[in-house]
Amino acid sequence: MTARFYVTTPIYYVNDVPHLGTAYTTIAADALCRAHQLFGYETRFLTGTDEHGLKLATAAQERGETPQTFVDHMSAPFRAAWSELGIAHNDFIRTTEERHKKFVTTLWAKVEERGDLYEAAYEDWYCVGCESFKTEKELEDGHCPTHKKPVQKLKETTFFFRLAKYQEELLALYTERPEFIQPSTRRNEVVSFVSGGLRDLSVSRTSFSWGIPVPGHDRHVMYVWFDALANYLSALGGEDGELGRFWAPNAKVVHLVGKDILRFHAVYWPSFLLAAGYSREQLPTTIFAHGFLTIDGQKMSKSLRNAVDPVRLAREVGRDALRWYLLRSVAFGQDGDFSHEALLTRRDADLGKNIGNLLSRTLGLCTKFFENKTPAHHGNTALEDDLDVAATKEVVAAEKAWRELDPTRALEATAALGQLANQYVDRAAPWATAKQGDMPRTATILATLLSILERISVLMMPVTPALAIEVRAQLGLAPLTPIVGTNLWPHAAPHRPAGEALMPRGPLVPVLDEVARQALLERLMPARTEAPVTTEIPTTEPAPLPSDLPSQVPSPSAAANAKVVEQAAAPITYDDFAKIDLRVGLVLTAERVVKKDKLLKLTVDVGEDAPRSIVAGLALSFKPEDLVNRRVVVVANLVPRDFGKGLISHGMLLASGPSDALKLATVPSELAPGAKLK
Ligand code: ME8
Repeated sequence: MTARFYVTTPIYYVNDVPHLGTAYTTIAADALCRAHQLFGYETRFLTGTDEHGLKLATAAQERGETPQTFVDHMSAPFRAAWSELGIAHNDFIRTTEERHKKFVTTLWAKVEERGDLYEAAYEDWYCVGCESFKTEKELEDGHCPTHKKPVQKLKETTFFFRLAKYQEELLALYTERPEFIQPSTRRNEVVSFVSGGLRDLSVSRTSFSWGIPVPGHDRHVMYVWFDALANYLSALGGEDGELGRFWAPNAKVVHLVGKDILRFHAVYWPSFLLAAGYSREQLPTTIFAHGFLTIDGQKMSKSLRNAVDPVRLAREVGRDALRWYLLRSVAFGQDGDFSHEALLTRRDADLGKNIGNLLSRTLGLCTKFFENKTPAHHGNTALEDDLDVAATKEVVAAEKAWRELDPTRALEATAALGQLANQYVDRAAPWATAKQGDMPRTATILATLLSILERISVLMMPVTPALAIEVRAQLGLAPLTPIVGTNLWPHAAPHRPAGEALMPRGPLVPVLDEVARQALLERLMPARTEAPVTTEIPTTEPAPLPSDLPSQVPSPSAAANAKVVEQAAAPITYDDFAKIDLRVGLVLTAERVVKKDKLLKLTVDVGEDAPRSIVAGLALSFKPEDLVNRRVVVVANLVPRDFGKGLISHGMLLASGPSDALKLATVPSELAPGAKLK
């Protein structure tokens, strides 16, 4: 039987614009879906917008629009944002669509027919922000604890759903199927809530009309959560459509939600389904509640949320980099903090340096020694045997993590694979074997690295699909297309035949130097602190093209523009200048020098057969890892300088500034190591 995977996000309220929180859930669902595709699952991914209820009716009224015009206007930016963030959903449902209304009406009728709805007078507190009733106990000074706004007293005759009746069955479900609510800490919260007793739930309203009419009782509209939760089924096309194939038990059904709405999904939703006649096996497989993001340590207030626009961020720092950071840096299931600095640091460390450098180093050496073609593998040594074992462990760990809905762990394993390969290059030292003339050994090392990079390209696919394609393109490989029924996860690492073309074309993710990084942060940060509380409604007009946005090239800051007056040196002739051999260098490794606080020992590729060892007084300004893969300007014909204890420097780097804040002279990445500066 074909394994099927159906993943959903919450359908988002359209009184807000897409923000980092909703982007986070949607990106995670997208990644889970893509991973399951690689494992051979037939997948379906649903997202959409929640468009009924008092909250939206009020928002529309405030804008002087009809509710329908308002929600039409407000739903569109969600589709646009998800497309910018690389979200590949199969369906986008809106609760105002006919297909949805039709399904919910049938669902209601089923529940009513089975006797779980009754009419009764009702009086209780209601928070419009939550679209939920509150008990006296839950209130803080008459205010909703979540929205900090006063609650309203609602007094109506409404339909009630017999929720209390399902208490025992729900508890049995949680015990019998521990995977139903994840992570387990959240499960315990729900168990204790349900164990405390359930009250029947008011599920219709007569005080406003913006909702799906209760069949046979047109004065009532359905409670927005009864309406909204049903989207997961209505989008499958009702009983005649995908319902059978993509619903439990024929599919692994995962509802991904934030912890704020777990109770609705883990208590109300299964109860509604059971009441409508679905069996326990026909309940979703898992409700996974992830944690909440803060921004720079602050709660995501509306102004902050709007300030950190995920679409703008994706354009500025790269869509895949944003996706990678969100899933790698915030332990999935726990609360976490978003920070611009951490985003750039993570991007540079994992994608720029770890994986990106591995790719450019490997391809650079293949270009240099094997005419840009895949070299032949001549057999493993113990180094390769060890690497294979360790690498396979990470590949297996990543698959297990994806299957267990843990993207953070999966990305940890993906990054670990890169680190293993980087350590291997340093140990195997292909530049040294080449210098010794041992080309078969050099070929084996590079072939091994190419096979690890191919594995990495597959592991990257769920979260960084565009970068994965780019890695593969540079390796001379076509994009990998998932095949239903076939697990394409790279458990084995076969070596490619020798002589296949490689296509290096520059850094995977350029690592920013300090000036560019600060300039980018300055561009991103003002919005963080001075965000206006926007009351503007986003339009459905096309988003500005990247060329309309500030360019990626940092504008020189005021400090950088200020002139520094230094004593001019005595004039020299052109011939004097021509004696200086200035070359582009690529820093391959950097390390501290024991007992020399100011010095770093670098190996720098200056286009010769072997990299040079250069000792530089940069340790007060740079961490060694910040220098790796940087292009620098090297004075290549200085007489070697002896620092003692065998430490000899074969060149000098050009830099400027005080010794604890030096800035390196840099050159564009298109210039190859060894290129002369004149
Ligand atoms: O609740 N951190 O819609 P909603 C992480 N329409 N995720 C966050 C977040 C944050 N700070 N803020 C929001 C609704 N989210 C209902 C859902 S489903 C049948 C109906 C994400 O627009 C998270 O997924 O208020 C949260 O559960 C969801 O947005 C709430 O979206």
